[in-house]
Amino acid sequence: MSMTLNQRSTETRTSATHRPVDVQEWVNEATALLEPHTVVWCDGSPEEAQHLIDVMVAQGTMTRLNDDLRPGSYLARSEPTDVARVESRTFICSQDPQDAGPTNNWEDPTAMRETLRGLSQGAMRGRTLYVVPFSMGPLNSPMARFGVQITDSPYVVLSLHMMVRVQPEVLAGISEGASWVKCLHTVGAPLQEGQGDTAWPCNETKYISHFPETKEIWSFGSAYGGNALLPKKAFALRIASVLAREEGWMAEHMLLVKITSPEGKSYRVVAAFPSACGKTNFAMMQPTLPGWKVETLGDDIAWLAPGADGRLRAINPEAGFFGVAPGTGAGTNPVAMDMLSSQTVFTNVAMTSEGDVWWEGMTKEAPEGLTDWQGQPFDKDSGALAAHPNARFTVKLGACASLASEWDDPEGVVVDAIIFGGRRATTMPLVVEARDWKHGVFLGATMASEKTAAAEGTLGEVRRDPFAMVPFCGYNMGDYMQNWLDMGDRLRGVGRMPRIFHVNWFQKDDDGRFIWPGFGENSRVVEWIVNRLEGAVAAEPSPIGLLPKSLNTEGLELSEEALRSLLSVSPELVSADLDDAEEFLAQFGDRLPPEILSELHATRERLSS
Ligand code: GTP
Ligand code: SPV
Ligand code: MN
Repeated sequence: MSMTLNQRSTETRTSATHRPVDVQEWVNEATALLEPHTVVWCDGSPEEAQHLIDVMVAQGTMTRLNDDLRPGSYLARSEPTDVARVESRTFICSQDPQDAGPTNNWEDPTAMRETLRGLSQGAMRGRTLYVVPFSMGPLNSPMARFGVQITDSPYVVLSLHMMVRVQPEVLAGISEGASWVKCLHTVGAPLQEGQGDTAWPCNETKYISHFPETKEIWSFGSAYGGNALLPKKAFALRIASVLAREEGWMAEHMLLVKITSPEGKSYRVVAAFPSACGKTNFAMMQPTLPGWKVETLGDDIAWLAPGADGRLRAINPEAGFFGVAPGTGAGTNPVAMDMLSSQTVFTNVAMTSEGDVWWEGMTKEAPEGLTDWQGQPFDKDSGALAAHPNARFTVKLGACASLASEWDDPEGVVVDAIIFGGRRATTMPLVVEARDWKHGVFLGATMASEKTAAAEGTLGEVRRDPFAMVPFCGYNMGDYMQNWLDMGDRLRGVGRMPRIFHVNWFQKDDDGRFIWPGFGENSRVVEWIVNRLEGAVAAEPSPIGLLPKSLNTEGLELSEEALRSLLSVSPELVSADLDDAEEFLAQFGDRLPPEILSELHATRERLSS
C-alpha cells in the first residue's frame, strides 16, 4: 500500500483549533516517517473507548468476557515473546555515558535516533496512528506534567484511557505554553497490502529509548506494559526523575496510602518496593488489627515535592492500576478482587469454560476446562502455569473501593513516612527504622531484592535495587542518591520531616516457607511505624537501625524463634551484605555521594563494637 500524505485520512475527535503548533509539527514528522494509513487525535471519551474495543474484538486482540460474570471486561493475549518489560532493550541516551551511569544501558543519542529512524520508516503502514494527549496528575495540579503519546496500538490507547488522564484540555494547556513530553511508540509491524493482521502485532527487535536531555521517549517493537504504556515507567519515572532532579523534586517507584489509626488520626505513607514485591497489596491492605484503616492513593508511582509550607507532599501521577494478577485472591487482596469484578482489561490470564478469568492464587484449585494464557487447553497436571506470572489487570482508580478522597487533590498529600522494602529470604528484619534522613537514604541506596517475573532475568537471584529504581532511573544513580540527600537538606528545619523505614515481608525459614503471614497482618508493622511517628514506643538500636522492642502479635501463631528471626539481625549476614553493597556502590565512582560511604562505614563500626 503506497500512500502519500494527502491520501491519508485524519479523523477528528478533538477540535483542530486546539491543536498546538508544536504538537501538530511533531505529528506531521512522525506521519511522514511512519506512513500510517490514518491519523486519529484522541479525546479519551467513552465513545472512543468503545470504538477501540470494537476494533480489537474484531481483530482478535481482545475477547469479551462473560457479561454476567465479568461485565464490560476483556481478555487480551500477548505474543509469548512480549510479556514483560525488557530491561536489556531499555536505553538512556544521554550525550555523556557517565550521565546514564553504570546501572543503565547507554547509547549515543544521535546513533540511537539513526537506528530508530531506520527501523521506523514505514513502520505504521496499513495502521492507524493515534495521538493521545494526557496529563500525569490532576490537570490543575502544580505538580502535574503533560505528555502526548503517538502509538499504533489500540490496546495501548485503551490502556492509556484507564491509566492516565487522557483529556483534550491538555492540548489547550500546551497551546498556552505548558511543557510536554514526546512519547513516540510503534509496535513495529507494518501491514502489506492484502496482508491480514495478527492479534498482537509486535516486532522481535525492541527498543525502549529515552533522551533525557530533550525529554523524549521513543519505543519500538513491543505492546506490553511499561515498554509501550509510555506515560508510566518511561515518562513518570525515567524522564520525570531527570526533570525532578533539575527542578528539585523526586519521581519514585512508590505506592501511596492514607492510614488511619483507631484514634482517628491519619498519616500518609509512601513505600518503594521493586516490581511484583507487594506495592498493590500494601496499597489496598485490609488491616487485620481492629480499628485500623488503609485507603489507597496509588500503587506504583509517586511524585514528591516540597509544598509551600516546606513539607514533603506527594501525588500519584497515574489514574489507574496495571497490577500483577497472579497471587491476587480473596485472601490476599479482597479490595482488588472486588475492583476487578467489572470494566477491567486482563492480559495473559487464563480463561474459564464460562468465559471468566482465572490465575494462580485466585482460588486454591484451578477450575476444570481452563484455557491457558496462550489460548491452549490447560492441563492441570502438566505442572505448567495457566496464567503468565506477569499477567496483569488494567482498571481505573475509581474502581477501587478503598480509594482515598484525596486521590484527585491538586495539592497532593503531606508525607509522614517513607518505607523501603524488598524480597529478602534472610538478612533484613521485618521492620527497621532509619536513624535519620541520611541513614534512611543509605538504607534506600543499599536495598536489594530477589528478582521477580515483572522483568526478564533469573528469578530469585538477589540483586541490589536502590530505591526500587534501578530499572527506572533516567540518569546516573550516584547523582540520584545525591538528589535524595539534597531533598533532606531542603526539608530539614521545616520541622517534621518524613521518617524513613525499611520492611521485609519475605523472610523464609529453613524449609523455604515465609515466616511472616504478610498481607493484612502487615498492619501490625504499620501500627509500630505509627507508634514511632507518635513517639509512643521506644526502639532498640542495632547496627542497621532501630528495631522494635516488641510487636503486637496478639492472635498470631508465631513461634518465639520466628519472632526473634523477624525482629533481630545476624551480624554475620549483615556484614556479608555490607561487603556486597560496598562492591555494588563502588561502580558509581566519584558520582557516589561520600555520605553514602560514610553511612556504610558507620554501620560496619556499629557492627564491630
Ligand atoms: P509492580 O506493579 O510490578 O511494580 O509490582 P507491585 O509491587 O505492585 O506488585 P504486587 O503488589 O502485585 O506484588 C505481588 C506479589 O507480592 C505477589 O506474589 C504477592 O503474593 C506478593 N505479596 C504481596 N504482599 C505480600 C506479603 O505481605 N507477603 C508475602 N509473602 N507476599 C506478598
Ligand atoms: C513494573 O514492572 O514495575 C510494573 C509493570 O509496574 S510495567 O508497567 O510493565 O513496568
Ligand atoms: Mn512498578
